[in-house]
Amino acid sequence: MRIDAITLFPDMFSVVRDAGVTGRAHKQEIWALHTWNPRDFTTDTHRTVDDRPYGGGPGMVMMAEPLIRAVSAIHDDRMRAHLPDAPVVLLSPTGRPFTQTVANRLAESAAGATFVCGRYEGVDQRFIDQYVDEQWSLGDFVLSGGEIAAIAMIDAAVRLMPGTLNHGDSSLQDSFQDSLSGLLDSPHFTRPEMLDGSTVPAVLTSGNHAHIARWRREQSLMLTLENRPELIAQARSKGLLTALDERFLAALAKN
Ligand code: 4FV
Repeated sequence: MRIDAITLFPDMFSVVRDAGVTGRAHKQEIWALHTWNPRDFTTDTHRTVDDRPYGGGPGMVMMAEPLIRAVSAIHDDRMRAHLPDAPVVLLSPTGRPFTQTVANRLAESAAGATFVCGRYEGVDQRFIDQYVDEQWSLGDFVLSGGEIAAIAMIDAAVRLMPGTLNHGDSSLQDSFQDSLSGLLDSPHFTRPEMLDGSTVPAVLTSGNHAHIARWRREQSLMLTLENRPELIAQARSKGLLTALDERFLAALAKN
């Protein structure tokens, strides 16, 4: 999978390109990153990429033309590599929420994505209207730039790609995955068995895999009910809760 990122700070992407399991996957060519700096697509001596907003107000706005030229250069580069065009994705707090479902979709897409990382107050709306296919948000907060959002989304997608995680790190046990009915993951424990007087739940050392699976499911249901109750309703509406789950939740509600 190929990812293109239009960014004023290409070095930031070393986090996902060179480190950890995503770095290993990049080295193994499971995915490829190409960064494009809008400053390289300016025509003035000051390599200007931003300007004051029409209508006044604080801050600056990213100019459309360097971004348009960068998108065009990416298109040409993909054509030369006989690769299909990828959706142009703007990272923005005004975008749709990025979720595990979107991460799975990106991980399965052959074309990948072209991420546009805004800075300043944002990007000229005419670039968005004419060149942006999707807008995604990392969350309901404002960052100083779209890079961290893009890096997070790339990480979430690449780790799902075959070969990135060892089998033992399977992503199937991850929070939000369908295999977990979209619920939150259960707690994890490892050696030592006794830590400052605190032990590991006995069921986890029982060797009884059916009991362990049930305990983990009940822990997921409790944690989800506590922190993200809307995910319980979502799982219920999708028919992903068993009668056993419902009985457990009903018992919880009574206490
Ligand atoms: C953001 C987010 C985000 C807004 C102004 C970049 C900044 C600056 N991107 N999810 N939340 N972007 O805050 O994706 O241009």
